[in-house]
Amino acid sequence: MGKHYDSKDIVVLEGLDAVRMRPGMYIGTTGTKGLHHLLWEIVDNSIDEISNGFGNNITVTLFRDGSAQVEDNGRGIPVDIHPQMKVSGVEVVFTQLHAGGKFNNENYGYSGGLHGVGASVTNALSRWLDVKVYRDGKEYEMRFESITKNGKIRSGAVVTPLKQIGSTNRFGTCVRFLPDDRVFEDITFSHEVVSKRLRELAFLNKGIEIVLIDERYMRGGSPSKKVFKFNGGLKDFVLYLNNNRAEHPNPIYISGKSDLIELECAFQYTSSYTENIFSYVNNIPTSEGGTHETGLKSAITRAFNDVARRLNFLKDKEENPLGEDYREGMTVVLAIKMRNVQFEGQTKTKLGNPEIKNEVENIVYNQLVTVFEKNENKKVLELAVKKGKAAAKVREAAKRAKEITRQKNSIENSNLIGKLASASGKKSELNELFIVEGDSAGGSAKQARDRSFQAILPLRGKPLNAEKKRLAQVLANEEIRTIISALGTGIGEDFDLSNLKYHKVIILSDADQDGAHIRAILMTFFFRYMRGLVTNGHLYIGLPPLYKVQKKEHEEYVYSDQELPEVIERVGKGYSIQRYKGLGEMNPEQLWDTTMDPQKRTLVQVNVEDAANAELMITTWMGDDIEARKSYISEHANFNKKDEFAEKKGL
Ligand code: TSJ
Repeated sequence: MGKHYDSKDIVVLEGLDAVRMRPGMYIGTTGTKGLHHLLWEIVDNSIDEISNGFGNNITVTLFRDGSAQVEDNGRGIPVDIHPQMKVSGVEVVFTQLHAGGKFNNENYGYSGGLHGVGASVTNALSRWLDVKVYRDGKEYEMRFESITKNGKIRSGAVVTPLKQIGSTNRFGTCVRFLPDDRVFEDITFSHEVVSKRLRELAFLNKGIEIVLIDERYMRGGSPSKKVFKFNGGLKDFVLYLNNNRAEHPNPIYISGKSDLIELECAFQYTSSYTENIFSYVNNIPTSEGGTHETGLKSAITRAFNDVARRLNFLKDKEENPLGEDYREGMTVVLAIKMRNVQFEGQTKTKLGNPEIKNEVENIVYNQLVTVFEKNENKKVLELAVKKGKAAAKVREAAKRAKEITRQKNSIENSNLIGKLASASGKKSELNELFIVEGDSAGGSAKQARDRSFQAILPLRGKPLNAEKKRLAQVLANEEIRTIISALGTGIGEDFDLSNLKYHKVIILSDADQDGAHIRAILMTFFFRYMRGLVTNGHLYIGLPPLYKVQKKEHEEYVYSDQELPEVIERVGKGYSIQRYKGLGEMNPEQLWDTTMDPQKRTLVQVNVEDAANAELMITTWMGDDIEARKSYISEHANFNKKDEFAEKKGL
């Protein structure tokens, strides 16, 4: 086999080297998102194996040396020689681009349409990767490394060929790898990111036990361990999202399949007025929606109206509520599985396949009609109709109110704009609007700014929580209306990006809980009502310093708790520290130097995902359940903003 193997091997290595040359083509970025992608490529393989009925456990371990490990109790990657490739199945998986764990599509129902670049990409972008396979009484091992030869890096080269190293009676696969720090800006896996995604996967794949062990954190003498296992699947997911704010105890759950898709859906009403639809295709979140969501929405509207008429929840002379009316306060999770997925949209998170709309609509309609004819579910439909009717009324009233505001627009708006210190320059591409927490910080910012392109809008107190209130009430809020008038784009359906007067909209809030809250509220508002502003990258968060370390003339600003000891050491004996509790404690010059000067400041661009997360944060924060709120805050609220954001900057 010798010679043949060698030549083939070189071709293979060239493939992996191409990945290293252009990582972005395969994993999007070399920031934190790309780093985590390495892990998801591996995890996806285990999920596939288990969803096809082989095994029930996946254990992910994050080690102190920076490596990550994924272990499952499936059948174990085949070790026999692959008929076309002439090398072991294991070697194919880690050296062939696009091979993944998926040898052909008969093996796995819906594979291949997943993230899809395969485990070889993880190998190509790792320092080393070690795989163990447990199969048919034997334990096998194989090892890859990115080795330097004549000054060039060869990615993912075989350093230990596949060999049997012992006997075992178990089955499964275990892969451990160390991301290459020559590729990634930072190779630290985020506990939050990993934990959140594994929890999500456990919801989406009911009954699978997914364990996260994080050896970097100790809890009571042993490494932190989380076990995610949800026998209720999407039902449990909806309960989790609604976090005790549900209006009826049991989410409605439906499932079905056609030639093209398999579908599951669960929904439940909450006491809030927002619609929250979370959709997935082959376990991948589709945050921009798409044809499956369109089909779902039509089905809900039609089924609700049809059954409501039949049960006389809607009287003969009453009009049908609209879809948006029914969806107010509804949390929905839709998950479908299909082949040949086409993703579209700004972030490639929108399902484009046109044939899927009807497919989803038919299944959901039929299942909903069946579900609502059952006695135990009639109450939920009755509630839906009651809410739908109320929402329709408010919608009509808001429409009238809006028409009135439009008429007397100019006078009133000029009043509101009073608080805004606008920029003198007229080039909107260069102009920046700072939304600043508090009047005193607002005052400093007004003095500090470069008025030729920077505008300041001080916010007094907390602006209204956009999540909780209806559109009409949001619009009535003075601060929000000032923002809307200042930006010039209009909102909701009227939103028109081409009228945007400030191409950077920068939120400046304090580094404390209230500040985080204000930031989340504003992000939620923009996410809900001016999403185009977020998706086109116009929304930013400014980072004020947490400390000033000073010794005589020398002064240094510190933006995170982590940095503080380093700076202190560098400055040496005789220093003093000032802690900034709020923006208001800085004088105009300091505020300019640290936070506003385009040459020195750090801005974090907000993406749609951040904004959607802010919303979830608020849902939890503002809920009525005080215990849940407390535990959420202690678990998630990282007020050390530099860390949290520096991570995002890598995106
Ligand atoms: F691909 C990978 F290396 F990233 C990876 C694959 C990583 C991990 C942690 C697990 C797996 C994996 C692959 N788990 N289970 C499998 N299963 C197969 O590859 C497999 C096993 C048996 C058969 C068969 O036909 O007998 C077919 C396949 C595809």
